[in-house]
Amino acid sequence: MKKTTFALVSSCTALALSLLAGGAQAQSTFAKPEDAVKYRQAAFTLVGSHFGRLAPVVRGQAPFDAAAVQRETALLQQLAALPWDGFAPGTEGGKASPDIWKEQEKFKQLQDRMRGEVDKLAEASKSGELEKVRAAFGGVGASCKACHDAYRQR
Ligand code: ASC
Repeated sequence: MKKTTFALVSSCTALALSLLAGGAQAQSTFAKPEDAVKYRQAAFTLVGSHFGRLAPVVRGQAPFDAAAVQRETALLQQLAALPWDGFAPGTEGGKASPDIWKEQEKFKQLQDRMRGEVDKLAEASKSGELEKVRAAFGGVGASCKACHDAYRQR
């Protein structure tokens, strides 16, 4: 086989394998793209609910129960891991911008930023100091907003 033909065959094989892998992943996890949309929306609903219930506490509108906040932020760390599998290949839809599937690296960076900020919030809540929780809460909110601004369609 000539060198150029070999290179062409190799890259076609690599492409076919990666398409198969992507297809297999989407197929094994979700039967239909709409199932992935529902899954990620459900995950974000839970994230929003558990993050949102901290808002009155950091605003001083509800009492600061340090132990309760610590349990809540530990749970948020688990929840923050969930939505991303729902953005499997070929599952464009819902309010998600199609750019997500074209800018996988940037989207992943925003996921990592959010998860990192949630980790900081969980750490801060272990201090038992409302001021630290408030600052870290702001960091999480900013990370939510950064991704919504870039990738959530209205
Ligand atoms: C929330 C929530 C969001 C974020 C975002 C932060 O509580 O439901 O989507 O914070 O508003 O800017």
